[in-house]
Amino acid sequence: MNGADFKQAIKLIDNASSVLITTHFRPDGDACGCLRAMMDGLTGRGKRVFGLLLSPPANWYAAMFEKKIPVLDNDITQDQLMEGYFDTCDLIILVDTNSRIQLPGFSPWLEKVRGKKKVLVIDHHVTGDGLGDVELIDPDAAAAGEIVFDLFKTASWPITASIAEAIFIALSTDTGWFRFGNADSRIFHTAAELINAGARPDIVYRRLYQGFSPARLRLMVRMLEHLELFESEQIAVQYILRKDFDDTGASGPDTENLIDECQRISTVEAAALLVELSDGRFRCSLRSKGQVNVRAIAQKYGGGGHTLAAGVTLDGPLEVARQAIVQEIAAQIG
Ligand SMILES: [Mn+2]
Repeated sequence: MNGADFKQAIKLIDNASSVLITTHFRPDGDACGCLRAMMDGLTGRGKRVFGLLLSPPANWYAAMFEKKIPVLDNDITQDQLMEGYFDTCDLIILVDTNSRIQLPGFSPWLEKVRGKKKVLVIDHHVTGDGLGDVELIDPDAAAAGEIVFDLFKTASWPITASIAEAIFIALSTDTGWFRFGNADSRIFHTAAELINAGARPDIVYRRLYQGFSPARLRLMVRMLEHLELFESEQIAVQYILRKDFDDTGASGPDTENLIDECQRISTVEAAALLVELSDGRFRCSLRSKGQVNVRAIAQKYGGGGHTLAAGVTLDGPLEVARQAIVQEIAAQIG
């Protein structure tokens, strides 16, 4: 990615009058932060802007948006999408992803309008399907929010307090509140600029990290009760079953970041959290403190992500999925 890419991206946006912005399913803070920043920024440029989410966001992310962002399958059906619900849009922007598998229900339409509408990708993942006519891809960026920030700076678009907060949410969540190995000097520089522009870390922290419902805390307790350690306590594996959701009253998005809890154990090098899906498969989140490349493991089973944080969906039963993951991690620890 270079300056010419930014120029092309700005040209695409300048030439568009109506823009649809979306992001990967299971939207996280980076996804939602980039979505809000781009929606605000482009509205400020006089564009008609539509946001779309591909699965329901967690409550604490939903609360980031003044107006509810429609969710595919809930508010807009896939049929409506295919039949032209967003056909007035002349530009599609994908943030924090460039992969078809991350765009369930949306990628068939994207394929259908290919060539007819321009697509801009803003992403920081190494792997991608080349979905954009113009792609701002920076694998060195700790969050896609960094690239959104660079875009605003390059274009000289004003960074309002609201936009600064949205990008701050993107940066802070993808770095685990600036704790992970991807929290480099660049991100602290950007964070400082965002604070100068009006972002309030204390307010963001309270909203994102002190906003648990009692049900979510009870779900976390269940997960911790299921903690098992392998390979001299270097590998932590936890699971959450459908029953745990039923018993606690928690829901799918409540699992976000819960995997990070077991990383507090000093010996733990890598962690996995298996969450049972309604179809009996398991959504497996993987984290590493540096020694283990969890993206390589996720990719082997059809998933993806970053070297220190990745995800993959595995077939059940639980015991088989768990054993496979423990073996993969153990092989890397050696
Ligand atoms: Mn991201």
